[in-house]
Amino acid sequence: MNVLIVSNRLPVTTRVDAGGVTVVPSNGGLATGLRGVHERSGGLWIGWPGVPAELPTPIRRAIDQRLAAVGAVGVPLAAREIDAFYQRYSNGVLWPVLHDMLDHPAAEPSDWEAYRTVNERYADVVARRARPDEVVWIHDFHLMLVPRLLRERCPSLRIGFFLHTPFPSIEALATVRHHAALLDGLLGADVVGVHTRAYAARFLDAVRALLGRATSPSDVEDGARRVHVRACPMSVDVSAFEARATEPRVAAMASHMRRDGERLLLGVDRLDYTKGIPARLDAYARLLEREPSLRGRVRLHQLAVPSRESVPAYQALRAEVESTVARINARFGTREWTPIEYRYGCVDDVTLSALYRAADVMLVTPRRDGMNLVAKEFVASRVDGDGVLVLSEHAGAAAELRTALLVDPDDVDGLARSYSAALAMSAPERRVRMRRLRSAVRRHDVFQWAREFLLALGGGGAALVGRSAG
Ligand code: ADQ
Repeated sequence: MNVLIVSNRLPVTTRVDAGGVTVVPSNGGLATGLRGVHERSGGLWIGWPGVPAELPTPIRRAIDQRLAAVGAVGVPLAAREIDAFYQRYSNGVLWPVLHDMLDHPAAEPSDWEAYRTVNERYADVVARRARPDEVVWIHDFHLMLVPRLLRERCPSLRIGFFLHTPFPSIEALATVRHHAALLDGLLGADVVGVHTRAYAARFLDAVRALLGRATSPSDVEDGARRVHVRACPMSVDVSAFEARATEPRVAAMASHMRRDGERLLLGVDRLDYTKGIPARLDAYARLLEREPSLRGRVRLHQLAVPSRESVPAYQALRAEVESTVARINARFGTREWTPIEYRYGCVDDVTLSALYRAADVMLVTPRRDGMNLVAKEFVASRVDGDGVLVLSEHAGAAAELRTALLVDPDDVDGLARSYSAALAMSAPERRVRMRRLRSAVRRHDVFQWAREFLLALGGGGAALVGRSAG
């Protein structure tokens, strides 16, 4: 059975420069988890190629050809649509609401129009390309209207939708003027997937309260149809992280990072206001204030991946994080010791694995997070069975990773106490907790996630999703 995948971004990233057009594989959980499904099923992957449509015709043709060679189809978006649909409506309005953050900008009617128009274009492209025997798997909050729009165009198609963010409270969702259209859009799918049972319950509550639809514990009525709502926690390619963690060059790099016996706290995030970075840094300062004996003996390494750099809220966050780092380093640093090592940018896979191996304590403290794959990557990388995970109770991952040190990400005092407890934890306790974390992560890797969702959708998951952590 073919699976046609639809997402805002494609599994390859397009580059246009003086040398012509090239496509390179995209990183990240979505591309990794679905690449195998895409290759095995022989279906297409439909999404935005990542460059504006206003390019000379020969370049547009070259992009289409490169994409076709890897089984992808581009949905063209004009520069003003990228601003209105992607930057302002999806990232500016929907993203904070889905994370229960109420101080989002009000949507301009023209931005909502752009969101609808682009969702219609996706539905048109998918309707033209989908074959009757295929299942269609649509991803994430940029495309919430597509299931219904596609259902109108192809009534008998099997359609699945997976939301990678949290599902918000009714109060937060109701602040969006078009919440009813968004919910109804999702109900065009046969299966709606979310990361946790709590999000599934919230989705069903919202459908009842805001649309007045009848629901059962895992289904919604939609006319004569029933929409199945399912919790499928996404994960990472556990065996790939384990294999990389055991490479000699990773071990060598990790021991170099643990210079002079310093204890290492680590943060790895997209630079996003949902990730709780400012409070995490403040808590580190609180720790150094309370426990002067730690000064010179611990270090916080914070990696921040550039994200949505043209959105004002992200520019403000970057300034806040960088001034906080400078303030803490000026206050506690000495000529021999810098308390926070901050890096703004991406690192390669080997460096990331080495950091995960080198860390004594991994700090994953988002204010809200659909799942958080960094927490699972860290655990998958700890083939040595050591290391402590400090994890926000508001990350989807907390539902599975119960033996992490669970924290309230907004409570600076509580965070500082958890850092202290993590640093003081005995080796036997660290090992018992890590063993349980590792067995949770190994039980359910990213291939299992895809398999489960496709089985629910009737897309023959077992045959399509080849690898597993074993
Ligand atoms: P994201 O918000 O992007 O994803 P997350 O799940 O943490 O968040 O994944 C981030 C990815 O970026 C990880 O794979 C990580 O390794 C990588 N990364 C982070 N910093 C890096 C750096 N400096 N260099 C290189 N790589 C880096 C959304 C939701 C999440 C959900 C995922 C998947 O917001 O909640 O877990 O989708 O559903």
